[in-house]
Amino acid sequence: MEAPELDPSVLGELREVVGADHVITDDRRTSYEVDWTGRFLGATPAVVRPAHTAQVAAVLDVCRRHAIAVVPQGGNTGMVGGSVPLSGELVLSLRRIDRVGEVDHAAKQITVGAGATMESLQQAAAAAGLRYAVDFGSRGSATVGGSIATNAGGVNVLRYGGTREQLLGVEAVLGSGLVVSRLGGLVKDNTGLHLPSLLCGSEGTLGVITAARVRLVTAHPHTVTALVGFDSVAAAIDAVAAWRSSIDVLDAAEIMLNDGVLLVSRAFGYPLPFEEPCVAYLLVEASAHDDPTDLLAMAVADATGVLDVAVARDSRRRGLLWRAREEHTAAINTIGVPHKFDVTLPLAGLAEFMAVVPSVVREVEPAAATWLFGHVGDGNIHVNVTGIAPDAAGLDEHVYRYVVACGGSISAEHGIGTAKARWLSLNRSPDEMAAMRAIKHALDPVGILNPHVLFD
Ligand code: FAD
Ligand code: 2HG
Ligand code: ZN
Repeated sequence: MEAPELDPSVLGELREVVGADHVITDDRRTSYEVDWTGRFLGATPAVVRPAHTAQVAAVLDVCRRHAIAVVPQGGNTGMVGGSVPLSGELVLSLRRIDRVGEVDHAAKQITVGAGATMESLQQAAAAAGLRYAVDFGSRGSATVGGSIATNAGGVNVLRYGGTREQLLGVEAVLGSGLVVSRLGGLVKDNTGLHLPSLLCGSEGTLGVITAARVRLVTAHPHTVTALVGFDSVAAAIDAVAAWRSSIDVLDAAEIMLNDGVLLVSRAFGYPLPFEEPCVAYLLVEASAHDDPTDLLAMAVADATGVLDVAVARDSRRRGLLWRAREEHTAAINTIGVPHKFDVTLPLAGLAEFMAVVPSVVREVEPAAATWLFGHVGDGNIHVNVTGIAPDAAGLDEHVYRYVVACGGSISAEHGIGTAKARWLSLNRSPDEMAAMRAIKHALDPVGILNPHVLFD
């Protein structure tokens, strides 16, 4: 795709706002034009990199006056084609707005710039003896703003909820030009509509988030991680269902299958966890004031179908166990551009879904390979399919219809982006869609912000 040209006078206006160095029109645009998976490739006339909220407002003002569509971009790790300029939009990169504030110990809160990485937020919390509850594999590149825009989930939703549950306030420039800022951190504040909640998960369609106030949680002194091998997926899911009740300090419960673990091992030289392969693996983590190892051991002893167990308490060995799970995404990318289906199912139907979905895929794409893993404690399975063309949309519809027939959601945590926009109505009623469009129109009347995201 050829990048559309911007009128030189418009480029001049943008340079006036952010400085010539921060309006990129040369080859350096390339990395902003393609998504992490390589499936979504666009082109932009310019990447604009504001340094603070007032510059964001001024850039959007230029875009509104000239009706220029904008894609806000953080770390560009999104998985649904929402962060790249697929229709020639201008890219507004938030990465320069990366200030990480002081931890407020008394309130257990922090204010962070939207462009700060998740990792820098986590490190600031850890340095203060606290913890930011949201965590996921792309922490080194994904930004706080992007995580709020997508209401990112990750591995600790089971215990602490997703991004929305951590959010006390945001600062944002709405598509209309209004600047809303609520960073005071009041935990109780019933003064009308809660704009942070509305912006969270709006995927850059309503406003550009420039800062956020988030809650931090206790960093417990004891963390134990266990990899448990099972003889069937059903046994693993039964165990998770039991452990959700019996282990009240359970942070994470992730599922992997043997083919995925083998793929990670082959791709990155990762040693296989057990001498004998298992059908399914649960990676579970618990943290508490008192060492939860015995609690976890009792829970594992009570489970059926357990073939093998590895336990780690020091951070290096825990990290090794996590590697098998976190490297799934990168390992899959080594064998081709995947189609990703990030879905949630009711826990009761999860085992059957995991057994049946590969054949549902093969009905449309007989030669495709299906990879299953994810945040099983939340009913969230990542279905990745390789061996098909990036633009083969027939499979997507087929899988989503099956998910909805099983009572599930077509997006658990990655959002809708452009990839799923045409199927949003499978999960949302016409009245809900109309309400969402009305909100979009009210907050972004010219429709400059991510016009092809969420709404088809
Ligand atoms: P981007 O990809 O840049 O943007 C994502 C969306 O948000 C786009 O629609 C964009 O327009 C919008 N946006 C970005 N910044 C702003 C802003 N400041 N204001 C308004 N809109 C904005 N996601 C999970 O939920 N859980 C996981 O476990 C998880 N694991 C991952 C592991 C890997 C290896 C990778 C590559 C991705 C993973 N993701 C996961 C997906 C992704 O990292 C998250 O969605 C993340 O929150 C995106 O952040 P980002 O800064 O990269 O956003
Ligand atoms: C994860 O949980 C991410 O690892 C990415 O959400 C999922 O690659 C995927 O499909
Ligand atoms: Zn995930």
